[in-house]
Amino acid sequence: MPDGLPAYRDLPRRAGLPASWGQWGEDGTDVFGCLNLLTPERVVAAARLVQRGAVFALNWGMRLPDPPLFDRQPFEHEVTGGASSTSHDDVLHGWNTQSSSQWDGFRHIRNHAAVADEPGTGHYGAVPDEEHGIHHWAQRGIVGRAVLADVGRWRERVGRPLQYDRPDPIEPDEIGECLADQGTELQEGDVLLLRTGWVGWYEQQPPEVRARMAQTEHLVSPGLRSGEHLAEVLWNLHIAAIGCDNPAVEVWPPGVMSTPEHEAEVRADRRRLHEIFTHTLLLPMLGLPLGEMWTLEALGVDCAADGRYECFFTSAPLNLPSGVASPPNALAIK
Ligand code: UVW
Repeated sequence: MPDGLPAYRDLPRRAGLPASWGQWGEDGTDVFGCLNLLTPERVVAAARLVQRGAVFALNWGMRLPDPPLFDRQPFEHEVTGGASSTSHDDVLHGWNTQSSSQWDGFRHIRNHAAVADEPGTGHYGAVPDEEHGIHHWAQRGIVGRAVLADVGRWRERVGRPLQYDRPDPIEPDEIGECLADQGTELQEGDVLLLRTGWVGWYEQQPPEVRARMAQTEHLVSPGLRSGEHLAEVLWNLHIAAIGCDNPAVEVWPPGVMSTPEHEAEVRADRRRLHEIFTHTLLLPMLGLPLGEMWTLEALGVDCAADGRYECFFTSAPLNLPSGVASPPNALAIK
């Protein structure tokens, strides 16, 4: 691991954009991106954070949201064997690994400026599409210190509650304000858990509201304000990954803060998509794993009660060869 990561503005540029490709030293590799920061020393230090044995499982129910968002289809669950059979198996038909809590892996998003610059690439580190895969993360395991930034609770306390039925932007710099208010410090190599409260709100919604949200053209949600400043702020935290409880980490729709003219220009040239959709910087250029729709409700309650926002964190993604994404199968332990 190299000593000290560069600041965003000092990163080498690829296709004109700051990129952390090849930043991980001799033992590191671009299939892990920022997960390279989860060193054995950090794992040992994080394990010492376990004090009460309180365990918080961060996967939401596999059938939530119901119906799934972003035009993903619900899966069918077949239980094999009859009522009198000695054994049953599960068979999932048509299951999309991103229909509920998920890690977005490095196959999920490519950057078209990088594709144009170096044909055949576009995924993180210029690693060919099919050489990435969630199996790399599964075989490594994701373990370290996690810190909860409970932005939803903080916004409510300071009198600016998040609006869950609107594309309500959280300014990237509010992450630091929230952490300071909690008295919490992030360290290099942490997993940042960012709670908006969206999952708790969604669970209270009637079927007709859920059905409308499943139509992508009607989906709106609070989230981090999209744009290059978001990439800069998240990179400069030098975190290993971010796990959020909203649909897309970013506010949705991500282009909603642009003028219609700007959005139209960007949509006409996919090389500029990063100007409105920060996924295209965070995954392919910076190698930052993104977690979406994790349930952080119980963890948020516990952290608010004891004032400790740090925990031991483990995540064991699916060992799916060449997989694009996975449920996080994450635990936060205090
Ligand atoms: C979006 O940002 C569209 O969400 P996902 O990462 O689930 O595709």
